[in-house]
Amino acid sequence: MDQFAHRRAQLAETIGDGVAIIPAGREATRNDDVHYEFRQDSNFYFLTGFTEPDAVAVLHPSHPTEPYTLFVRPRDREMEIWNGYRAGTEGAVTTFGADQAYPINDLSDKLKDHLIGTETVFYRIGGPLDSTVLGMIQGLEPLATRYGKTIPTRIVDPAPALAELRLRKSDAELEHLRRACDVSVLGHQAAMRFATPGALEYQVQSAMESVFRQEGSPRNGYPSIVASGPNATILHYTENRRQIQDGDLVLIDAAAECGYFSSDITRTFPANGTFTAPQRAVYEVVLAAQRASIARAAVGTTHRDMHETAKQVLTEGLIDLGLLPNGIEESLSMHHYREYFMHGTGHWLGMDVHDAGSVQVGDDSRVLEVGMSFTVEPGIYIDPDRETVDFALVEYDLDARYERRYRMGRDAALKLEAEENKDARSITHEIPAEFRGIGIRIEDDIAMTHSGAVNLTGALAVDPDDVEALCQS
Ligand SMILES: [Mn+2]
Repeated sequence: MDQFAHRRAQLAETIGDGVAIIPAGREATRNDDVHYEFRQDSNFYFLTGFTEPDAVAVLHPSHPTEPYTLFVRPRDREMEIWNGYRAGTEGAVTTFGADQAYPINDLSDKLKDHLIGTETVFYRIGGPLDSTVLGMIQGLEPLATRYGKTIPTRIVDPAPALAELRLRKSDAELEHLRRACDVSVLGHQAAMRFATPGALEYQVQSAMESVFRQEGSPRNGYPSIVASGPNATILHYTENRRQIQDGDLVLIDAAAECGYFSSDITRTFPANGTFTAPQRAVYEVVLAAQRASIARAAVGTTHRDMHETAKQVLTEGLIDLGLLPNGIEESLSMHHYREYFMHGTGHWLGMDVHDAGSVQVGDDSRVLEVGMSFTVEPGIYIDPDRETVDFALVEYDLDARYERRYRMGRDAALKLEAEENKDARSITHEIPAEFRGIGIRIEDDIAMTHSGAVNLTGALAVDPDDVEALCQS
């Protein structure tokens, strides 16, 4: 059984006697008949290994002859001359292991046969097939009301079950991830050697990505962030058009994808090869937080533990640097550190850079298990333009605030937060000028293996002396 068949068999336990309808990704038009680069939807690829758009997988484990059906674009000589090879219905069966395959245009007719007699349909609402699937179920109603047949009465989102499967990587899957990490490390090393004052950010990007490609990665795991100077304080900066100046730090958050698994690495380094004293001071704080958090990674540790550790060490460092007005307890309970560290410490990593899987299970933070892989990426971002910051002296529960944002909508929740802070005292704190505009993030990829937590990107220089040596080489 190949890995895709194995995954379908795993999902079949959830599907039971129901039917799962899993659509492929769709091409997005850039203009006229030109599309953006297509990359298959991860859930679809996870179950099928099929990389073409305009396809649907129907999983019906209890069906006697068609437990696995693929609907695909049919072979078409003219279309293939213009746009490339298609596996067609023949390939769907012989190469991709479908029990039956039909042209995608037959979906409406053939899917009906699977739905009649089925109570539960696993389908993610909000996908491209909403009107097809929901319309079809509606159209079947007379079969139930007049003829007493069973038709679907329940639609269940298959994504949470798929996420649980994707969260725990097999050895083979971790091997893909490991390769993506190795290739990404080589690309970052090339970028650190190449970058120099005067270069444009996208030229550094090109030096890095050409190594990704040469080392066997067909595409990036996500758009590369090459952020110099104050751009490093923008978390998801992807313009990459600035000319790097002498004295700048360069923050690169970029990684290769191999075998449909993505790495995710961030390094921050001095463009001219030498950290200034303030840059190094901030860097040491981020690095200490990252190392402390990574040291906690073990089976049984929770996702929250990882963040709490990074947060604690980072906040102590911010206080030592004179960036916060209070001591450790107030800085944490009033979340003042969030002026500089406003994101989480990490996320799951796998087929998608922000991979499937919840970080919370009921009321508890997710406990790390063998097979899980994730990033550890604390950062400090100091606004280039703010000379002073008003820190509100209000203790609050950050999780509760964020939950409220999702419940109420962001605008209404922000209004309420402002209302709650209205009467609070605040401290105006001056930000030392030498720190303004410094943005530093350090990110590595950790895999939980049978022999413990492994840093898959640990080969890339991270100690400030090693970073300088690499930049100067
Ligand atoms: Mn990341």
